[in-house]
Order: sequence, then structure tokens, then C-alpha cells
Amino acid sequence: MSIKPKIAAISVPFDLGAGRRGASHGPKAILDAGLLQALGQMDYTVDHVADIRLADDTAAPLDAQVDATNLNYFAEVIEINTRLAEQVAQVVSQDYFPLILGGDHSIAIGTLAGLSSHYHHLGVIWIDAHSDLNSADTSPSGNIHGMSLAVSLGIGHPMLTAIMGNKPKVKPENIVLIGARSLDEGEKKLIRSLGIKCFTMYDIDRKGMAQVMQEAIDYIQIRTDGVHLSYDVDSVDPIEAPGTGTTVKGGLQFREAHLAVEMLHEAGIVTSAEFVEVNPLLDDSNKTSQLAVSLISSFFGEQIL
Ligand code: NNH
Ligand code: MN
Ligand code: MN
Ligand code: MN
Repeated sequence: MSIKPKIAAISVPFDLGAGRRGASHGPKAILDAGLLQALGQMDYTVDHVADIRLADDTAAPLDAQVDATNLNYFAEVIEINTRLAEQVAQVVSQDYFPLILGGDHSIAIGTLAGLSSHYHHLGVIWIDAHSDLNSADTSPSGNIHGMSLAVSLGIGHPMLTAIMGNKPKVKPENIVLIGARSLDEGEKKLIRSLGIKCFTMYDIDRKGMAQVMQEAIDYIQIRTDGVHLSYDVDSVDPIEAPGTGTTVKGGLQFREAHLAVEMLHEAGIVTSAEFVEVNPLLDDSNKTSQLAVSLISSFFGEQIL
């Protein structure tokens, strides 16, 4: 990233993929916390090209509605992701750097589908307490934000995997998981059977974040023609990121969370990014949206000195 890319910000105020409401307020909270000003000060050109929301926002009931197929808010998730995929495909063809602001993590389905129109060997760095590798058969919740990476691998309901064409959007060997500490049984099986590279919190404790990130970068850059960063803020310890729907203790420290994105900036391999699961309704202090701005700024190369 030595030549500054033109950034296309796409906000996706959507939360029906999650188990609780509120991540739909994430994009506004991140923007209100000063994202565009921060990037502007770093001399980036940022075009906020789209705000993707349901055509009829009021159609979806606000309480959890569990569908018989264990795919909650299936129709709404398909609608949002179909539109997001088209938008991402469009900006990527215009040589923008796509920056997607969630929203819950189900929107990775649309992001990765849109990117797959451009990249043949897309890499994905998935920083998350979870792996989001469930399907309706394995999910304990039916919440599609816990299935988005599986869908992108081509695993799951055919109407989800068919967004932007039937082919898998990412191959298992081109994925790196970082920060995992809450994996469901079906997800563990899938990670092992597909041989997905996974750095758990144990690995981060043992090796240190710097080594983990270096290994992740070395692993992914030799096999891919573009790398997407999917950053779920629940990867960060709840002390620093309380405003997210599914906190899991024992997460990334503030400095580890930043080091990860600083090293990605330095490596210059990332070609698109999304920051998801900021839920300001769970965070009176706005600590989590401020953290998101700080992480995004570091990712784009904000210097301390
Ligand atoms: N694994 C759980 C599920 O599938 C939780 C997923 N929640 C997340 N994922 N926030 O990142 O329901
Ligand atoms: Mn996630
Ligand atoms: Mn190729
Ligand atoms: Mn998560």
C-alpha cells in the first residue's frame, strides 16, 4: 500500500444475521466516531459509495425469530448479501479499495461473493473469536452470522452459496483464522478435515502476535492474488470491545489487535477489508466504535511517530 488506494466505503446497517439486534447501528457509530476525518487526515480519498439496507426495513420483526430450517431471517440475509455482492463487484472493478462497515458478520457472504468476481485465488484473513463455519446442520443458534465463512466455501443452503454464482468464493487453503477461542463441534471438525490454517488464542499466547501475523502473511501471500481482511471486533477482549453481541473473554489485547493490522499494512498484501459486529446498543461509552476507528486507521498506516 505504498501508493494510497482510493477507498470505497460501503456501510451495511444490518443485524438480522446475529442473535441480538443492534449491529445495524454499527456503521453510523463508526462514522460518528470520526472514521472519515481520520482517513482524510492521512490523505486518503474516501468515497462513501453506498449504504446498503433492506428495501423494507420494517418488514423484519425485531425479536428473534427462529425459522424451521435453522436459518434465521434467511430471506433478509439473502437480499442484503445479493445487493452487497453487486456493490462490491462494482467498486472492485473500478479499482477502489473496498472498505465495508458492518453490520453483523453475515455480510461477509456478500463481500466475498463480490470480491470473487475479480480474484481467482482470493485469500481471507478472518480475525474473530469464532470461525463462522457452521451450517444449518451444525449451528447451535440458527444465526447466519455464524455461517458466513462456510457459505463462502460453498457449504450451506444452495440459495446462500449461489449468490454471485455457484462456485465457492474462497478455497480452504486460502483462509487463515486468527483469534479463535469459541468453536462449535461441527466447526472444529470442518477446520480439521479441510486443513484450514487456524491460529487460536493458545497459539497467540505461545508464539506472540508478531510471529503469528508473520506466519499468516507468509502463508497467504504466496498462494493468493488478493487478500480480504474480515475483522470481527469480538476477536478483541471484551474489556476493550464490550459493544458486540457475542463477547468471549480471553481475547486479543488492545496492542495485539492493533499490531495485527499494523503488520498487514506493512506487508501491503490486503486488497479489501471489512469491520463487523460493532453494536453500539451494548456500549454506552462508544468504546467499541472508537476502537474500530483506531484499528481501521492503523490498518491504513497511521504512524505513531
Ligand atoms: N458459533 C456461534 C453460532 O454459530 C456464535 C457465532 N457468533 C459470532 N461469530 N459472533 O463471529 O451461533
Ligand atoms: Mn464473526
Ligand atoms: Mn489465476
Ligand atoms: Mn465473532
